[in-house]
Amino acid sequence: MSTFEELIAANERVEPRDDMPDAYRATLVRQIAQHAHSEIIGMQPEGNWLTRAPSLRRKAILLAKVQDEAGHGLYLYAAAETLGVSREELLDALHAGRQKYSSIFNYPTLSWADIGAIGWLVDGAAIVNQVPLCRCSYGPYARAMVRVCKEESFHQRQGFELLHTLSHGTEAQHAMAQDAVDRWWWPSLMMFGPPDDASTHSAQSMEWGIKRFSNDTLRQRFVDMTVPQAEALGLTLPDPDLRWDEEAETWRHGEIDFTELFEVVKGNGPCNAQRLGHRVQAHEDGAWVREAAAAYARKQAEKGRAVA
Ligand code: BYC
Repeated sequence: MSTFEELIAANERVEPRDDMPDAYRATLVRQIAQHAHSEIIGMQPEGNWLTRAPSLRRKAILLAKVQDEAGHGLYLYAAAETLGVSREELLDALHAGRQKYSSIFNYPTLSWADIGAIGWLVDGAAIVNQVPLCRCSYGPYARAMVRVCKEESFHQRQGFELLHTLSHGTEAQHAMAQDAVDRWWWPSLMMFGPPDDASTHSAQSMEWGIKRFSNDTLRQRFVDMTVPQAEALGLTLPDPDLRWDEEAETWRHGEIDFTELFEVVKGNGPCNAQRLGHRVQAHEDGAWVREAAAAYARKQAEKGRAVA
């Protein structure tokens, strides 16, 4: 059997049964847990509009998207469990503020157009970040990403289509779409994490084949992909310094205010307290479901033993 170093050097997958350094395991638990928490907390901003979707068709689409996010979360908790932690421990760490979730979900959804902006920009950024994770060195995380990315591509398109409809609707609808893009653009760029020179984990994670590209590289890829899409939507991105660099064949964006990212990550974003409070409350309210499921599992096990 190959050693961990041999697997990484050969660009092969590390599987749960393989020996791995404690720090590799800890980094994966940190990142996968943070990712799972993001999916679960990420249901809240969109869930806020389920009862107010403007048509039955839009409501059904949004309901399916939010349910997909729950599925992604559970899938990722299961991937983390292969590293020897339980879902319960991870949720406890989230609820106690010991583990993070993505900064982006601490912003409010003020209008229906925000649902389009989340699909187009937030899912769009998530896909750019996650497609390389399909080649992550840890097998269960990489396989989870393949499925998650497929579904998120669909989510991204529905966001684009929603915004396209609004942008080509009445003047008020166009203004609502533009306002949503104005508010979500910069936070979407911050999703990729701090700039490379302030990223604590990138170098080691890239050496281990967990991350394949740096935060800035992926952020730039997202900008290059999104600028032409904004044009197709008939909407503008709120960056007066955005310009095409002919020589480098890339879009140069204005300066990102990373102090905002650090403040949101520290807990000082517009909705941090609300999001975490809501999550803890939902967990407490669901205690009876967990108890009932455990009682049912115990009964089934007893029945199984009696038959044997
Ligand atoms: N927000 O060394 P760095 C979705 C933290 S959900 C908060 O660069 P790393 C969706 C970072 O954790 C998909 N914290 O870190 C759901 C670290 O702190 P710790 C979400 C952030 O891990 C519903 C410190 O800053 N996607 O698609 O190498 C509706 C230094 O950073 C953030 C994922 O989770 C942030 N934005 O790289 C719609 C992708 N950025 O842990 C859509 C998986 C950084 O040392 N995660 N921090 O205390 C990753 O790819 C990486 O973890 C990151 C950060 C690129 C985010």
